[in-house]
Amino acid sequence: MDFLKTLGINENNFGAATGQQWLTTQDQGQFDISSPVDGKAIASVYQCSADDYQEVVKAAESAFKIWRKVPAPLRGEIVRQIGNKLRDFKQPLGELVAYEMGKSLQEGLGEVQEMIDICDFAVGLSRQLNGSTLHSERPKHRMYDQYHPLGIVGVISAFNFPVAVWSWNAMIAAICGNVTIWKPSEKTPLTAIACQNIIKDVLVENDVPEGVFSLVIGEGNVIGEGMLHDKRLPLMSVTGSTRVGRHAGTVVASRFGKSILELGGNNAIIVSQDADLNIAIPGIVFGAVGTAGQRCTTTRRVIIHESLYEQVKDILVKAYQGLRIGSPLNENNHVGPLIDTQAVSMFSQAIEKVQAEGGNLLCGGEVLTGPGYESGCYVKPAVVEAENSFHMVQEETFAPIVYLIKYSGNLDNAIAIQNDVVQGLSSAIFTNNLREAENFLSHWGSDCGIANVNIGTSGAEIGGAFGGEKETGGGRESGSDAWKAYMRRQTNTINYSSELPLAQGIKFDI
Ligand code: UN1
Repeated sequence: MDFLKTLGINENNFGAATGQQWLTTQDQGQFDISSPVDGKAIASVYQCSADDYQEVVKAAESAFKIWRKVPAPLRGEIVRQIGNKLRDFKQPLGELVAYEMGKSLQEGLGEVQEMIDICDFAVGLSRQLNGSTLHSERPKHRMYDQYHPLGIVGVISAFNFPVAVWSWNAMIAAICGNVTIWKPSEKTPLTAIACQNIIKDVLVENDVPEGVFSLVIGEGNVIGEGMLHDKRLPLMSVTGSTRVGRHAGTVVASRFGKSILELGGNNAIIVSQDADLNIAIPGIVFGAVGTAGQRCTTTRRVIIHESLYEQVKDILVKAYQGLRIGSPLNENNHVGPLIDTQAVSMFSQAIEKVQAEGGNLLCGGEVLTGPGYESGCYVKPAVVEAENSFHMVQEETFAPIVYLIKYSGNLDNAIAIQNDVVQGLSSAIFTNNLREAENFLSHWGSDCGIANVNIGTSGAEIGGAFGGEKETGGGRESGSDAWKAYMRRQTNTINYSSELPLAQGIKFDI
């Protein structure tokens, strides 16, 4: 486990930092973190206390006053250096992500690559925080809008992308002139501590004030809840289940804070009669079993045209039978463990429930035991024939269960099924038919934030805005103009005449 040492992870670690400084409270109890890979203890983390949290917010408030005055391209320079540090530590951080969270090493490295990519993106963006210049209705007046930083951005992230989601938020927030306080999932705090250690040298070498990048590790219903209610945090970016997000969104809105919500998905792939199965099948299998079905973008439903249904079903079942399940650190394996045994029981229960509703389990569904599976977190990904209206199909179960649904007639029927869920994150169609592809992407097509053609539902690039509609929460992170959500917009009108004409032609002579 050389990567632990390289990343500065000790047996006992502190749970709050303002940058390079760790706060050393030890009286709030510890999280003991064990790996879903082998069930072995990795390390412990002291929880952040209420006093620590106050100290972190204070540091963040003072840091903001300095950081907002640093020119955006110079803020970008700090982010560029952070990106380079992540390049240096890509291997060990990817290994820790894989070991603490349980995703495959390839995906762990891929997650760190997303962090590097967002740093590069943010560096470029630091020279492009542009508003528009507008024509005024009044003579010798100029009107424009500009974007100002907001202040402290609270980031609450989930276990499944334990580090990338922080970077999407923190790096964009940073070049926008904000400071961040990050509360990672209690299930994956070590990767967060590693990130803090990785960026430390950059902060020291550049005299970045304490409080620009802070970390608080504690229970969601204590520290997380406190952040949601805290008026000093004008923006909260929350990734998690729809249940968590509904609460978070309501609390933050009630104090007129802004939020970016990245919540559950119920992502579908449509396989039309014109699909190229050579790419559709791997797209479905990777989308459904990659990260053991624990991505927000995981393929949960496959909506297949009746003319191909039996064929697709047979090929999929065969492909599933060939899946190698085991340690994600072994590159030969396709599927690693679920995050913990609680997730395993949710998986088993979901399969039981969907069968009770009439679902037909075609393969998988077992919990694996024996050598290599000691953690109790390994399951066989399941394929189930189901109806879209089933209660379990309507819900997001964060595990590798894929539902096969048949459609007949034209694409409108498939799109209607695809949209007939409360979530709206990612969607895809496999077709070689231009008309079908364009209809799927049109405003009467997919109602999701992400809609792909001949690509699966997961694995979005950071250059696009990431997020979804309906109960997925409506937030957008990462690329395109998602940065605007991290800033406040100001409209400015300047009069360079010697008159004072009023807008709308109003006369007011005194
Ligand atoms: C998530 O599951 O929370 O599109 C994020 C993807 C990844 C990000 C997933 N780039 O699958």
